[in-house]
Amino acid sequence: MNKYLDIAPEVQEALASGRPVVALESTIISHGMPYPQNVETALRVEQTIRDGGAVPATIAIISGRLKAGLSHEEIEHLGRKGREVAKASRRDLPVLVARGADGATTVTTTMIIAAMAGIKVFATGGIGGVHRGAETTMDISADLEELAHTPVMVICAGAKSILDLGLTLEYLETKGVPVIGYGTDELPAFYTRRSGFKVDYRIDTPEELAAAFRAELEMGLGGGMLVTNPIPEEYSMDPDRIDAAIEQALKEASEQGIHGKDTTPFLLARIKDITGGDSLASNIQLVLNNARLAAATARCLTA
Ligand code: PSU
Ligand code: MN
Repeated sequence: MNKYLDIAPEVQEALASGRPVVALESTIISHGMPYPQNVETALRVEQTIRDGGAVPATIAIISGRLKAGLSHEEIEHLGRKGREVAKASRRDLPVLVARGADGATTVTTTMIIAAMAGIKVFATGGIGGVHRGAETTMDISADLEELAHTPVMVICAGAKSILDLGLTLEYLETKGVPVIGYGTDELPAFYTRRSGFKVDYRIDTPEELAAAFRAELEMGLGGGMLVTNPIPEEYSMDPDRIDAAIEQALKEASEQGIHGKDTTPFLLARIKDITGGDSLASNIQLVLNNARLAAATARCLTA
């Protein structure tokens, strides 16, 4: 096994006996939500995976060790420290590990560590993508490149329109990443169920998701699969309200010269403040919804 990796005993036992495991990321804990809702949500998501018959493996870097499966104390530590914990994408791994530092894993690094551990299904909220204005800033999330290369299924609620959703889909097409709509033909836009952009395929059952992903794995295509699962209707937000908050947040980011890895956390935090916390409630519900689908799909994959 990889000498930098620690797999929690419960996760190791599940993998060894062919039982379903679902990976979870930790940037959403340290950078995506405020304390204490971040810790409460992380623990609720783990419980939701268990209720769905799978074992949760929350992924992070703790004192330079790549961890697949965290204790409640480690989740509390990442949530309490919040933005003091480095947001760790692929390029951050070598230095953080060599220094023995902590890191909150993004979609990219959660996929990397899940693949090292042998975990195939990963649930999160939203992925990074091609930012608006990327034609001049070249700000394209490493998440898209990882989906191109690493064989993990990522179940999310689409992408926020802080991104250019059309360009994000073009990039994924170029990289050969299948984009699936769960029960929908349209790419969901995180807080809302619709974006106006079509996904590649609509799939309506966890069985068919598992069959498509198994085919991808067995053909040795090498990349991942992106499953976009719309937020439940009752928790979705008014599109005009959320769009206005996003426009305002983008304007402030540009005025304040926010760039690089700070862009996404800045926008997420501002949207939450501008919508007075309503977006946080929706965010929590869509992650729980993705955890339920991930547990069901992981069960079909191991059946
Ligand atoms: N988008 C969200 N919520 C998130 C993130 C993105 O709606 O929490 C986090 C994820 O961890 C994602 C990362 O992998 O931000 C992308 O950051 P960047 O755009 O810097 O690649
Ligand atoms: Mn970026």
